[in-house]
Amino acid sequence: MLREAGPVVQLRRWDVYAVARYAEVHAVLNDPATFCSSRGIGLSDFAKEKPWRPASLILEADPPAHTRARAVLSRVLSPAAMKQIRDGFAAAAEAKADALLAKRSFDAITELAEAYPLSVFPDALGLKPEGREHLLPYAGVVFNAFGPPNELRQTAIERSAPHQAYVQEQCQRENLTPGGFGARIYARADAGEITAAEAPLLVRALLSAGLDTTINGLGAAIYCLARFPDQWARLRSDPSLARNAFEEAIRFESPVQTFFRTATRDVDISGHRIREGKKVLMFLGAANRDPRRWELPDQYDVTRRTSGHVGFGSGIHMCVGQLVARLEGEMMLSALARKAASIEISEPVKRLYNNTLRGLDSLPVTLKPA
Ligand code: OW7
Repeated sequence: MLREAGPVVQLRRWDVYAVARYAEVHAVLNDPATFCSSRGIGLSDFAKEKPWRPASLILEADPPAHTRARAVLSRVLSPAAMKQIRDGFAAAAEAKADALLAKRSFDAITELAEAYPLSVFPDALGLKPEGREHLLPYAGVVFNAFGPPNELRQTAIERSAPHQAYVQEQCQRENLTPGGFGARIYARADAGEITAAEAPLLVRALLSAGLDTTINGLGAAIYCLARFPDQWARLRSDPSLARNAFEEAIRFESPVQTFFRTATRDVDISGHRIREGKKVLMFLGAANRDPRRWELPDQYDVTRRTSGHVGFGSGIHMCVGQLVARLEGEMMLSALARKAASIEISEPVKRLYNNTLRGLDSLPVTLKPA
């Protein structure tokens, strides 16, 4: 409805502007000097309100500070880094697919979309085994905290203290195992690319953004493949489509639905004046189904040319962990495509309620072996 209402829509309830068409969302994402991140990418303006936790050095930053942080995380999560973890991620996906096929009926959110990333990502980061139960509750707070200041946000923040304490502790160098993403961030501090005080905040970014995103991406992919059996058949007939099937699920469901920017000056968007200091809310999921940009936007098509979708954002802030996300998606979907004949939804799904994330709390399925 927002997308069809106009190129820019004023939301008076919060005194912000919404953009939900592909062209405007893409334009805002690609003009970071005018639409900044350092005043927060949630509803709250950090120029007026103190953030609920110290601002992220990468997500909630602008150049030049952002550029240095970005360079470090890009290198830690580079193609070369993926090569080192790929075999381990593949083996874990095979094992998970075998175990779930033996069970036949299970919850594809908790037992697959959550269980697989939890079996590979915390180890790749270098976290110790104790306390990992805080990871998903912490991410839930982070994504609810982008606002608005509703019950979901307030309750999440009120209960966040133990999760925040855990995360802060795990970000310290002595708690990160050698060879992991965390230790590699500290190595960049040793090389002088970031300061010693910045390293733990970059580890925190991975703890904040590295699990709930891939979990809801994988959940979206399973939900799509279970609902659209012709697409499942297509994937089964050519498992090399797994990576694109995952990417198309990101476009189709857009697990991260919304982010804000803040106007740094008076600016026009498609002929509509936005005043300095106003928040602009980008609807990524709406842009990803804009018929002005996409053919048959409401169809999930594993062979679609997905490039240009904004499910990972666009421009200088585009998801720095996208290679990890795609690796997880590809490995898990490829294992399922080779081992399972069918995925059926066996009971009604339950939606997830979160201010930023779109996904499911429960997706009961039955798999049949190939
Ligand atoms: C961070 C998916 C967007 C995020 C999300 C939440 C937190 C952070 C990044 O990326 O702490 O930098």
